Amino acid sequence: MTSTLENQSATVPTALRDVRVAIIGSGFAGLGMAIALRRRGETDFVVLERAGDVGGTWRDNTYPGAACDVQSNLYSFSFAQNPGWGRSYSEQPEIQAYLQRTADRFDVRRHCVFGSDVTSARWDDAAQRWHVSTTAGDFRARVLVSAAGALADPTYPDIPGLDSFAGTVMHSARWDAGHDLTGERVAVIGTGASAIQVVPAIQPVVGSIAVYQRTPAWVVPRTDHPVKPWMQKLYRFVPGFQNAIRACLYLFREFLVIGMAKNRRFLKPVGKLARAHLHRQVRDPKLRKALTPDYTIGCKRILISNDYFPAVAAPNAELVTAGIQEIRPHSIVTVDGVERPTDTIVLATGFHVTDLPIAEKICGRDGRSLAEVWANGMVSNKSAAVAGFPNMFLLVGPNVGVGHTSMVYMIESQVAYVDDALRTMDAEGLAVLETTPQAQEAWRSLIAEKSKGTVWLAGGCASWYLDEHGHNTTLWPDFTFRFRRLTRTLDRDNYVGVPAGTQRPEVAA
Ligand code: N01
Repeated sequence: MTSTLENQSATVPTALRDVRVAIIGSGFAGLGMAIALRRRGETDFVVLERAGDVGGTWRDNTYPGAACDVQSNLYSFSFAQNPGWGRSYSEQPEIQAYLQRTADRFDVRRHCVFGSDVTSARWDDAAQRWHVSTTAGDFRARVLVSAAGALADPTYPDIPGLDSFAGTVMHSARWDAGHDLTGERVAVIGTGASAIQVVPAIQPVVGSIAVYQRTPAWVVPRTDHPVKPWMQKLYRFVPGFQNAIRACLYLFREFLVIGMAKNRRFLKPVGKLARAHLHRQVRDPKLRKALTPDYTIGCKRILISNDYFPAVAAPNAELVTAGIQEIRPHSIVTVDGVERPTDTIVLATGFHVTDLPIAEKICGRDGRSLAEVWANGMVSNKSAAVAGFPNMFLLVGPNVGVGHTSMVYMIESQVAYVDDALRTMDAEGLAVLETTPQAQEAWRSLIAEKSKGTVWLAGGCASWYLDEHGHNTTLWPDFTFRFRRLTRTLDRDNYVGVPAGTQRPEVAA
């Protein structure tokens, strides 16, 4: 999806360019941050975007059937609601168009430097600036905000022979719209949120489809429907009406936290709903059994779909539960020795979430990268700042993910926190603001304490919510309004500030 406005971006620099704030990424988080700055009159900032348009994951995930599993009335900025949503759960093109319109409405596109892939960002302690190198030139920024996102870089599975495959291989997040699947023998690897959308979208046109399932997912009905014109009018003309709907959706979804994080008994009705859904949609007991998860609902993301099970049960579809042994130039072989001829492989295998690639590129005061500092797991203060990384803030970083509600709510909470940090720097005349290791440790302990006994840790599944050490470093393990309350303003006591014109004592010494 390319906007006609994409060429109106900030002039690509030829020399080092000084800016107050450099934001990495222009998805919901990067745009939200840019809009917050614009709304209070700040113009000295750039948004570094590696692609040619705004939108982030909603720009990149163009696979057939891509849609949001949170209602659009909630999955949108609170300050830029859209009375014109065409469906209750919008599809990717409508969300991407919303993000493009919102970028234009708040005039942030002029700050975007498209085609600027960040190759490194290094803190220069003497200059008290970030030196950011991109494929479109270098920048020096007082403050760096990484809004690169957690669903930005696809994961490619390490399956023997994948490189030798002679047909087409595409990741769900890098869809090749020019490739015609009509009549082909297609393999879909993975059964997560992306797979359950792409499988029913392509199953009617392909010759045959084999869905390679490692772990079945809990799936509940999707109450999607077109939004009637009279409803859109109510949204547009009745003050507060859309806000009221949004609030109801928000509260309803927060109830899920009780079951997921407080008392798993409250998940039982949701589990029953999912079982009944499977029972209703899949008649074949063998297939039904293969599609039934053996872990507590909520441990992995709860998926919503009305057409995934019927697609898997269709005559031209096969659910493959045997593990993949190897991929040959024209087939996939499973551990039971069966070889399935294959023309195209769709990798719906997810993203680098607990090992964010951007973390390898950002280096702090001692020269170590965030990835090195996070070798034992991602840590932060308030999910936004990391000790040793002055004047750097993270959006959609550690422990802000949510499995039950709108990520945009969390993003808005984070943007307010970072914006308060920037205003604090101005108010106090600070050149440097850096969080303390103690604050970071306190936040880590709080997360660990809140995560104890949650369905994500104790639900009996393996998921990308947990890192390789089994720690929850991705999800916020409580009600989202609590996150907002804890991050409403900058916790100034947890930061060391260096006034402009001075150096940190050990640097000056
Ligand atoms: O990725 P996933 P996704 N061999 O990581 C399997 C968001 N999203 O792209 O479960 C075989 O969830 C893996 O198996 P297992 C949403 O936040 C939102 O689907 O690990 N299989 C799993 O089935 C979501 O959570 C929407 O055993 C392999 C699948 O691949 C996030 O994106 C829509 C494998 C990966 O599932 C990611 O979802 C779409 C291997 N080597 C996505 N490696 C909305 O509607 C992995 N798998 C908002």
